[in-house]
Amino acid sequence: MTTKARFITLEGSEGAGKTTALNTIKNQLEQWQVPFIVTREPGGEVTAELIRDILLHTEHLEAMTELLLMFAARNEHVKKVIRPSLDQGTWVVSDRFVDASFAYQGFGRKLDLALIKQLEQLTVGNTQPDLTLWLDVRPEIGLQRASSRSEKDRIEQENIDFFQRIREGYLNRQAQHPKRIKTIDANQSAQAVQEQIINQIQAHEYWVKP
Ligand code: Z5A
Repeated sequence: MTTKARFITLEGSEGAGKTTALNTIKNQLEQWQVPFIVTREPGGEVTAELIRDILLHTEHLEAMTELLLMFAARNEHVKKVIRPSLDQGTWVVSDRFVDASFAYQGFGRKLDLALIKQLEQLTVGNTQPDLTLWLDVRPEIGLQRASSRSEKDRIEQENIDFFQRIREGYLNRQAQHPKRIKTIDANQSAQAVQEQIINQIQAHEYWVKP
């Protein structure tokens, strides 16, 4: 494999099936024999993981605090993990990235999109994903799947209107970045979702297949 290291992100709202999707991506990269790491947001780096704990388990956070903490964690993650990995030739697969801030904090919490854009420029710069797979699940299906989980974190406890807005946020991002963000119909069976993911990765125009 001689192509440069690529950055793949996975997005989707509650119960979209990102865990299974991550395994599918990992299998494909193993088959291609490319070096890669799997990481996540918020988190993916020591300090960012501490911030994740605050974000998910503090009883109440102001929406602006939530936004700033997401980007504080991302700044550590990008500068200490993502950028160095890509520079060394290691592919990066991240469970969520900056699109989640537009969807959750922008559309979900109704914070200013222009401000989020500014924070993105400050922290992410040109370390943008090459490919984003957005697992699009109808909120009622996703919430039903996720309801089987014993404990919900602070964000997961939001109502269906919030998750409808998240979906609108991702639709908006996809319309703005149609080449990068590919929609996966995640309402389907796990196997059908897996096939769509493999097809998208293999067909992706931004890299030469090994
Ligand atoms: N967040 C934010 O607000 N702003 C940001 O900038 C960032 C994040 C980066 C992170 O939580 C939270 O932070 C997240 C967004 C916010 N909050 N929410 N909601 P996380 O990382 O702990 O959790 P998550 O990202 O929401 O979800 P998850 O638990 O990792 O995965 P999932 O996609 O929701 O679901 P799953 O565990 O893969 O699957 C759920 C269940 O459905 C499971 O039992 C599966 O077996 C089943 N499943 C999966 N696919 C299928 C299909 N196709 N058919 C049937 N059943 C299925």
